[in-house]
Amino acid sequence: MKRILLTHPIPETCIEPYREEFDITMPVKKLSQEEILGMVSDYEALFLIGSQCDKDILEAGVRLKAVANLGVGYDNIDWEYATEKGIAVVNTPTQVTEATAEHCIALIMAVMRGTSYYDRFVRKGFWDVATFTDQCTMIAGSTLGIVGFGRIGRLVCKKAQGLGMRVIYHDIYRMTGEMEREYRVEYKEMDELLAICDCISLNMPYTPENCHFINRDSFLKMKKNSYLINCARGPVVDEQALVEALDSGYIKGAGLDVFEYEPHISPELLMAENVVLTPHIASAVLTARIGMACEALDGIAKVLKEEEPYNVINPEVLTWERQVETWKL
Ligand code: 8YV
Repeated sequence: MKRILLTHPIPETCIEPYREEFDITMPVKKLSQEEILGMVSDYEALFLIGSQCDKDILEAGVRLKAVANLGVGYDNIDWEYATEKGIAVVNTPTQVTEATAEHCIALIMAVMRGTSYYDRFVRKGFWDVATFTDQCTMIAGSTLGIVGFGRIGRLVCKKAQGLGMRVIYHDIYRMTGEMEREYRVEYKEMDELLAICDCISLNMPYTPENCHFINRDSFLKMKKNSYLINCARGPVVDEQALVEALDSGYIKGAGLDVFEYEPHISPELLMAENVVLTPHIASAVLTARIGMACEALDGIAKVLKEEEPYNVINPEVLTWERQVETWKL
């Protein structure tokens, strides 16, 4: 029987359908990186749940055929080395979308409408607010710029339009005119997007090329009093430059689910009134997490059975006759 190693417990209901076919090891608590390294040689598949998979683990995993990640982003995996070694890398592209897009909207609303700010205000015993204060910004009628127009970005777009926002987007791939009309969005080059948006939502994957994609220069180009939302990956933003932009009052606020050196967060952000912070939980809704676990396990099972899952990011390693499951995408 082929063996699958999980690096963290998941609900038994997700594993149950695979128990007859595979020998699954689920720890009672999250495995350390050293524990994974010590165990991986016995397994055909490794399911990472909040863990990393570097070269050492891929070297030690002499039987590995698949590495799966609980998440759409797979920057925690040395996927290039996995590809070199013929190991399939599987992710959860469909099941994170709704929860993550919803959290982007939650952060937009919380930061633009002062939800967290006023929550702290009330808890401190305050009540009276100046009748004419510009603490909050009206969401309806404002312009949202979405950077990265994949599944999550597109869903943020629809939800934001429902709130009355005008949406523009930037991506390394421009959509067809037909798609742009369908989504009622305009494509803008990055400089223009920075200059005209009241709020910018980052929804692109992390790659070495977009490290510090938003930097000091970007903040200078941003509209004064605008907001930045990051539910993508911390290093996409130069956190020190963000701190300075917030501190100087250059931008009005930020909603952040991810941080450059998470779990470490710049102390200035912890102290700032105009930021809303969450601990990388955009997809942390139980139904979404269960869906993600099932999506990852389904991908692993298919690779181990020599089928092609739709959620393999390096299909070139699959040596058997490929039958692409594109219908799910
Ligand atoms: C995390 C995510 O993977 O989907 C992603 O890329 O960032 C998240 O869903 C999740 O927190 C599990 O570690």
